Amino acid sequence: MMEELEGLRRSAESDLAAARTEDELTHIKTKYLGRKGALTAILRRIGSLGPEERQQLGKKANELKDFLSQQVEAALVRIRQEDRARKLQKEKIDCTLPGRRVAFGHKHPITIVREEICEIFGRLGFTVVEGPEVETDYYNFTALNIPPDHPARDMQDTFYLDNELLLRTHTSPVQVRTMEQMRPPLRILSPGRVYRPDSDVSHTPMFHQVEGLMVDRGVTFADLKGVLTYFVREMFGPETALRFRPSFFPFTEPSAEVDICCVICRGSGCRVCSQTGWLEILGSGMVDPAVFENVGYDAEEFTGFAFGLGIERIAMLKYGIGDIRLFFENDRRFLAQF
Ligand code: 2NM
Repeated sequence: MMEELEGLRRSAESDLAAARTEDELTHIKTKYLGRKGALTAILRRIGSLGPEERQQLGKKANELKDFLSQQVEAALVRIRQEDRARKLQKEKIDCTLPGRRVAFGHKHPITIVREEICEIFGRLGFTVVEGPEVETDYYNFTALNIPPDHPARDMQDTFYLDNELLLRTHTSPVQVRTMEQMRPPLRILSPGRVYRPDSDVSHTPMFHQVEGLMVDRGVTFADLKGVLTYFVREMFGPETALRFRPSFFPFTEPSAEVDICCVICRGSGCRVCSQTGWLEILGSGMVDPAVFENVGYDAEEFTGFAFGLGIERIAMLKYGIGDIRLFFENDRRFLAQF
């Protein structure tokens, strides 16, 4: 039985050395030390031996039992260390790798240009006012001296919500509302969304406008020219050639459109300027006395000028963009360039 114990010890030691997982170790512990284990069986047999042999073998068997218990504990520590080392190796992080860049957000090109326009006029004392996008027929047309049969009032040119309400086709109604509430002197700017049923490379059913209005005693066409010339030179550069060309609007008299020398061909004529060498960038004029009458201003006492421009058009010319629809497709490859 002494040899049996010795054999058991060698076999257990080699099993323990080969153990790689906690499951395998539990299995080995049961095999030798469990209730039905090999050493437990020997201990039971020792109980039925004579006193001398029992004492000798019993001591030896108990020593082996303690020894194996210790070896199992040691193997457990070893396996846990190995597991941890394996895991650390697998999850190793290369902290010298470059970090992942976070994509920064940025302003929409229309926002950039709107802010620039408002800043330029802001330096001349114009302050921003806003108003509703859903307007009444009165504020959008009637108050602005636009006659009942004017083509701008057609279903084809205006989004009507019902007989009374519509989506504003320009931001002029904001200026009418402001004049109703404030007495001159007035220098205001009204940026915002406007709506017209149009769609092609240069028209979208929603676009953005900035309109301006200055009213005081003694405001003249020379003031209009001075303010708009300053704007054009700030926006497109100090050398930009511009011209004031006679035009017509129901709400201004006289009226003028402002052209700048074509930014693409520099005036020699190209597809963008239809071979004229000039690009129309805004409409303007001296406010018609009929408009002042509608808001309760005395047209004998006050004069004023007004102007309106499309933000998309300015942005397209400034950035050389050929299709207005790009502003609203929200393709990041386009938007990320500004
Ligand atoms: C334009 C052109 C000319 C304009 C007129 C007014 C108001 F309310 F004062 F009468 N606001 N905006 C105006 C004048 C707008 O856009 C092309």
